[in-house]
Amino acid sequence: MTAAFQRLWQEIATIGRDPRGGYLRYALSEPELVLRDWFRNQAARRDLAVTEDGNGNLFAWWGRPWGPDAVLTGSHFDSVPHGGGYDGPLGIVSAFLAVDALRERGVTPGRPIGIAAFVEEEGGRFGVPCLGSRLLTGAITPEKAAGLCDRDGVTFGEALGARPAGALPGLARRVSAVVELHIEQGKALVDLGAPVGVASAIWPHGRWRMDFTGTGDHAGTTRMADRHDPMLTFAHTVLAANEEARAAGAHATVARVEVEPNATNAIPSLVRGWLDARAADTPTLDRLVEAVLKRATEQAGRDGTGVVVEPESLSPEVAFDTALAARLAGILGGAPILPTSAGHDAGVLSAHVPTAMLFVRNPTGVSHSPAEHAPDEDCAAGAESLATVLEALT
Ligand code: HGY
Ligand code: MN
Ligand code: MN
Ligand code: MN
Repeated sequence: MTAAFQRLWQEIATIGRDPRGGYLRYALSEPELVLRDWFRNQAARRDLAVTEDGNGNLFAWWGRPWGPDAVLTGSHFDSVPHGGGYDGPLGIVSAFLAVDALRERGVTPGRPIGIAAFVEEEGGRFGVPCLGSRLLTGAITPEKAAGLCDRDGVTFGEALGARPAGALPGLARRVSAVVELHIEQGKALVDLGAPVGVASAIWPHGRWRMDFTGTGDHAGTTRMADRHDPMLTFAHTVLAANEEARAAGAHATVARVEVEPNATNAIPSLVRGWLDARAADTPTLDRLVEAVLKRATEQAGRDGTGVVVEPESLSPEVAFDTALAARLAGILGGAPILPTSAGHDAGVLSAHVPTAMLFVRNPTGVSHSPAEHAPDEDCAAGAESLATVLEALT
């Protein structure tokens, strides 16, 4: 399987690679469209029927599309800017390899197997993560999704070339189980000495857009005492988020900022920053965000600036089907069962269908970075494990 993995992996390794490092595979951008063609080609090579759901999600079917009782696997192609190559694509490549492995084992599944390529899982282009799986499950309306804009002002509807189709009726009848394979975004499997693990839960998390407003003015002539500088309030808020997260044993990050007018010699009139906050449970997350908002507002009072915070996307706590997780861990020879604080399409689908995730060991734990990597042998073990799980579920 290692050689088979290497062959398939090589086919996509250069698609969307960015000379400044990592991959630039925004949803429905040129590189991702090339990956989608590669997906169709892989499906054709295996006589798998390809369907699209009108939301930007792509599916390859071994057996009758959409079941009933299909088992859905796969993941996403899109990346964060300059992200690694495994987050997403590993789940799709492994699914094609798992189909090959089942055929080599002489297995004919008793249920249809679907391989999904979900659109905009990272939310890197249109701002809402898991956009494709949220549309498929009705977690976001076609109207709201269609109006989401990228940095160039292109809407999701324009990029898709149509109004999104929205929720697929009868999903729970059509799909009996979902299994998404993903590189682990952490080092738990390294510490446990296991190449593959099974997910138990996804932390609740969300994204909040914070607009800090002040008085734009000349950087050289405005006295310090006369300033109402939103960058100052923003900076305090970033530090507050870090302190509050550490105190709560949670995670908070501000990694995306837009400044107006964004000129070296002009005090900003607006600083827009996005808060990514996550915690092991919902009350802790709520308290964290509340504490950050409180400190931002207090600081704005001191700076004579304004702050408005809007939730942009919320991903509720996910507790995967424990019986299914235990069953898969057993099938995989006692694979560890572990939580994650990374969001996934499987998390969205788990609200509608019994869902599981398989994690592949990541030696450094690093993800959303060009340094993300998993050894070929572990990736091969992941694909073999996915085949075994699909065999058991179908
Ligand atoms: O941000 C996340 O948790 C995921 O990688 N989309
Ligand atoms: Mn991912
Ligand atoms: Mn990711
Ligand atoms: Mn001047």
